[in-house]
Amino acid sequence: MTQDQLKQAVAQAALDLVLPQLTAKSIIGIGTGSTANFFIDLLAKYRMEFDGAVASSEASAKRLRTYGIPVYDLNSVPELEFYVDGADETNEHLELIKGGGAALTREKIVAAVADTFICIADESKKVTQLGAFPLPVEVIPMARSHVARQLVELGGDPVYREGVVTDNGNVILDVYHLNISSAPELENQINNIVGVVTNGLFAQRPADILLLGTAQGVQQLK
Ligand code: ABF
Repeated sequence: MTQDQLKQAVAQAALDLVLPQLTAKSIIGIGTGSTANFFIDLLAKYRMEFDGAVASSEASAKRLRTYGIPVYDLNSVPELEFYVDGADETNEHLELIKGGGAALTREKIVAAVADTFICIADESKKVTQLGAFPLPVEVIPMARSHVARQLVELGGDPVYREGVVTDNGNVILDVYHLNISSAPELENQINNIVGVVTNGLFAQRPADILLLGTAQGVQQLK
């Protein structure tokens, strides 16, 4: 199977999980990236069976709207049953690195609100220890150099993602060579650096369910 076929298979598995639990009032949290896009494309066929969505990026909001799916501001939504999104890496504890698509802050906010965070990923994303994928950190522009120096103190090699401005008007540092032996601890340490908006470790609030696409089929991990 190709990587795209694996992504499509996990998107279908997420739909199979979510669909029976939707009501006409349901609002679904939707992530960003190519795997999330497969989910949006499949979900669109059932748009009469739920109310609408909250999106973790402008790009996903646009895609949802092209299918006629209403997109709500998170502030107007009291509850989200599900958040479905991809990841750049996952370990066996369902701790994640996200943010390769620069949408990490909104992704983390939507994940924080959702009752159930379903991560959908192909098997190339599963690792023993997080960190081969450089950790994205969203930073207030004027703090870029300060934050970079602090990240070096933590043992990382930060690289400015040139030409990228997040949906929130900030910049991204991609941090290479971090030793992520305790993801929850490092997530807090980096968030405590003044000028950091969010980092791409999802460990304080990991995924609740991981649907992993493998050549042998979709595995569900909890
Ligand atoms: C988002 O999209 C991210 O947090 C992650 O960076 C990326 C995964 O992309 P893809 O599904 O295209 O591999 O979920």
